[in-house]
Amino acid sequence: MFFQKDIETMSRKDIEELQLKKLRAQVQFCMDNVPFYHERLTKAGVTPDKIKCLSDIRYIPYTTKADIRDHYPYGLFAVPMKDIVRIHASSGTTGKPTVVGYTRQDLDVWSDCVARLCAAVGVNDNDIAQISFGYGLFTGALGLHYGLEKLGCAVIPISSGNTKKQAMILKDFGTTVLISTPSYAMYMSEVAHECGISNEELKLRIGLFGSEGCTDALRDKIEQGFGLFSTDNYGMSELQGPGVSGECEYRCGLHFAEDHFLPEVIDSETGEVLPPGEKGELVVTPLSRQGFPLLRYRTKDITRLHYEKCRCGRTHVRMEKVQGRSDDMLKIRGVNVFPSQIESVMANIEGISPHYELILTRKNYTDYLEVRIEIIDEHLLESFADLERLQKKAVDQLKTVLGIQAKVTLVAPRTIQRYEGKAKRIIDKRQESEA
Ligand code: DLL
Repeated sequence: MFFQKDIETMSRKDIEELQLKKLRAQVQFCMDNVPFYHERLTKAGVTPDKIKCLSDIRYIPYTTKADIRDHYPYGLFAVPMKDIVRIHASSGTTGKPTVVGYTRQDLDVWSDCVARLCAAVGVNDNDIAQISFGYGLFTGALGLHYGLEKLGCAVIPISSGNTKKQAMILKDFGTTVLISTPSYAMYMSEVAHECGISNEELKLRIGLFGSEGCTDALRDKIEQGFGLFSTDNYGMSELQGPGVSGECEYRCGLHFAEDHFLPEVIDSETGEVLPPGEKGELVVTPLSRQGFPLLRYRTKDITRLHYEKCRCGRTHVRMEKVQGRSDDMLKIRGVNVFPSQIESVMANIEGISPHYELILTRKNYTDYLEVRIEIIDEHLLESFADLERLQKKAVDQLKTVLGIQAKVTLVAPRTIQRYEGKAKRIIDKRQESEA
């Protein structure tokens, strides 16, 4: 199903023409309204005339999170505050949050983008959508909220937390679409079953999961746990929030809203733009933003772009599921590993649950990894031999598939923390262990 079929199925030529026109306008808009960009672009000798084709975007310098932080809170806004109608901010683990302002038109574009990805998996005006993202400065809840309302869904703005109540509402309100992080969906299904709610009593049919990575293996477990079909959607506060890209029912990549966002993939070390299909850091230029425009924003998320038309009829470029963030990459005795790869390996070992944490330490400039993971059946704890066999299997698989030697610690069921929002599975003790 489409929300804006004519746009979502435009020919590549038309998309590129539109993007070029909007990119030039956006460069001018930034020049005229954001002193930071005026200075940056002038210094780089970039004017809209210099952008003659899309690849001329390479003349524009990248924008980084540090640039945003340096202009905290409103220094990069391009319109007067009277035209800003909403402010969000990313939580940011260190320092000040990243503040994002939206005009009325920005909100309208945002809800269109979200409505598209919801329609792409078959959500429609008969659906009852439970939004279990936290409402607040985080963009997830309100982003999905307005997109789903635009589609005509009945929205339940329950927010995150109080998981037993979530389970009760799922059942009593006949929720058909669940919106949350994949890790919260996983937790919620555990709690629902503990409360004696069976899948047959639920009307859930679709999960719209995003805001954090989720391997296919974990997705299968969530889908079995709840008896639903789910898609992945991607976004970030700096770029608007959710709605930047999302999967259709074929789940072969997340379609970018290419009329509003221009993606590139670069080598994060050299800054060089990579050809289609190559893996690297995603860089995005929003093409329609008024409140908080950005040019070539470095997301740090690692992915690939595929330009072939999708079976669903959409022509907009597909990005592969985010593999991790460039700053999440672990280097373990010379091998580059993303936490998502460890999750994939573990998810394929029978008897091990999807709940895990990764503990990183450093000794003599070398990173050490411990994977703490729950077993499913607690009776296993009574048999040292069985436990040891399972542990050895996990260590061997990590070694074979990823080429890393990690310590694996199996722990009892329900001993690893559960999350109501984005899971925090990496415990990084490298700084303290080296000190
Ligand atoms: O997480 C926006 C969002 C909300 C997207 C709800 C989808 C659904 P931030 O809090 O600013 O914004 O976090 C952005 O989260 O750079 C990625 O590293 C990660 N991320 C977001 N979506 C995905 C996803 C929202 N589908 C950061 N897969 C991004 C993997 C994701 N990582």
